This record gives sequence, C-alpha cells and structure tokens, in this order.
Amino acid sequence: MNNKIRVEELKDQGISKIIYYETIESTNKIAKERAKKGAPDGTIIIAEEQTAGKGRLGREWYSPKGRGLWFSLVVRPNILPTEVHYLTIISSLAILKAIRGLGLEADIKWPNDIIIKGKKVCGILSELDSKNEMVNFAIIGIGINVNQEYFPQHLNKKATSLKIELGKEIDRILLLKDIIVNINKYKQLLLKKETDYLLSLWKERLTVIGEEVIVYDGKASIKGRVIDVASRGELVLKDNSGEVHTFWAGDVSLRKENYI
Ligand code: BT5
Repeated sequence: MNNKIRVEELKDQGISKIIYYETIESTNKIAKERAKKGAPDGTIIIAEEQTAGKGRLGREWYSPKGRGLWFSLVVRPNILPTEVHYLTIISSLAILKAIRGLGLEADIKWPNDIIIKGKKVCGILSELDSKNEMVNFAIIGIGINVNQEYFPQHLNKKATSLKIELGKEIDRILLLKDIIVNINKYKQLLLKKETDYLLSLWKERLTVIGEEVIVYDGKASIKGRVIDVASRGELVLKDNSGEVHTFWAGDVSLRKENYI
C-alpha cells in the first residue's frame, strides 16, 4: 500500500495553513522561506518524499516516497530564544505519546530521537529565527519512519519503522492528526510556562541518564557517564577522570558503543 497523505483531513486540527508537496528538497527549507514571508503560526509543510532531507550538523535524513511522515511546522510562540529547546521537548513528548498509543514501547534518546528497542524511528530538527531577543519564528521539522519495510544498508542497523515494529501498515494521516493534537496540548503548557513540568516528563522518558556514552563535538570525542540533563536540556557528563562537562543539544552527537 502506498496511499497519499489525505491532507484535507488536517483542517480544523489547529493547523492554519497546509502546504503539500509530492517531492521537495526539504520541508524545513521551505518552511523557513515561507515563515520569512509571513506564513502564520500553525502552518504545516508536508511532503511524500524529500530529496535533501536535513538532520542536525549538516547530516542527511533519508525520506523515501510515501512511506514516512516528513513535515515541518511553523510556530511563532511567545518564548525566549533560550527556551527554544522546549519545542523539541514538546514534539518528542507528543510523538512518543502517539507511538505508545499504537502499543509500541518507544523512548527518547537525547536530544532529539525517538527510538524503539535502540533503533531510531524518528528525528526532530528545530530551527530558530529570533528578533529583538524574542523568537520571531521557529521551525519544528519532524521525520517519522512509518511504513518502510527495509532501509538502505548504511541505516539498516540503526533505523526502524513503525510497520517493522508493529507488523502492520499504519494510516499516516491518523498518526499525524494524533501528533498535532498532542503537540498543541503540550504547547499550551509551554505557553503557560509549565517548563519544569515538561522537563520532568521528558526526563522520565530519556534513556540516556546513567549510561556510558561517547560525545563528539565535531572536533574531539569525550567518553563518560551521563549524570544528568540540566534545565536547558544540556547533557551533563562525567568523564573517566571525574571532570564534569556540559553539552548543548545542537552541538554534539552522542553514541553508545555498539549502538546507533
Ligand atoms: C535528526 O538529525 O534526527 C533530525 C531529522 C529531521 C528530519 C525532518 S524530516 C522533515 C524535516 N525536513 C527536513 O529536511 N528535516 C526535517 P540527526 O540527529 O542529525 O540524525 C541524522 C542521522 O540519522 C543521520 O546521520 C543518519 O545516521 C540517521 N538517519 C538518516 N535518515 C534516517 C531515517 N530515515 N531513519 C533513521 N535514522 C536516519
């Protein structure tokens, strides 16, 4: 089955504008262009396929046709640039709730992955544009592997899809509607400044605390144990000599030996 996304069903779901493509380079790229031209809060850009899907730090996001949910939301929340990681947090919580609602055991891998049994099923790329020290707009880019049956070799060991895990095809639009409803609920909490509560929900679902990991900041790797996640979502790591390091989500990649 390779049905198209029934975008008309997104109307009245807290979505103000729907921009749909069969094929596009990257929904985040278009979202940014549209947001700069004034696209309203709640605009969604969604594509059946991305030819240059983006991950963090210039990495690629594999987005084959008709199999996943590849979309970006334009949001204009009344928050500070220092609070923007909460957009990734509310999105992770929203996606996690929807996936768990399908009966799957999913968790969050710091900072922006949803994993099932150690394999990545979803990645989030939040991007920010600020003006006068406030958020002008932000883009929440979400990629979810829904109905793939297999992955190219370079992703085979680290990626999975909901279909692979559940053993059956999933209706992408029902899943998307569920996620958007959940994002809007968590967004209300964010706008009410319930950030401690959101952070505690997120930390409950994070797999990383207490684990031995290797953090790479583009120049060097540091090995150590994760001792906490701080109030701005930073990873706090104690290395083997006992020194404590703090890392921002946007700047590093995280690995466990023999894992992702
Ligand atoms: C992410 O980056 O996980 C953020 C991905 C965001 C993708 C969405 S799709 C809609 C919107 N438009 C865009 O252009 N992007 C957003 P990062 O943490 O850097 O992870 C990237 C890494 O995940 C790659 O280097 C691969 O190892 C792996 N990867 C790539 N495609 C994957 C896939 N489909 N499933 C699982 N892992 C994948």
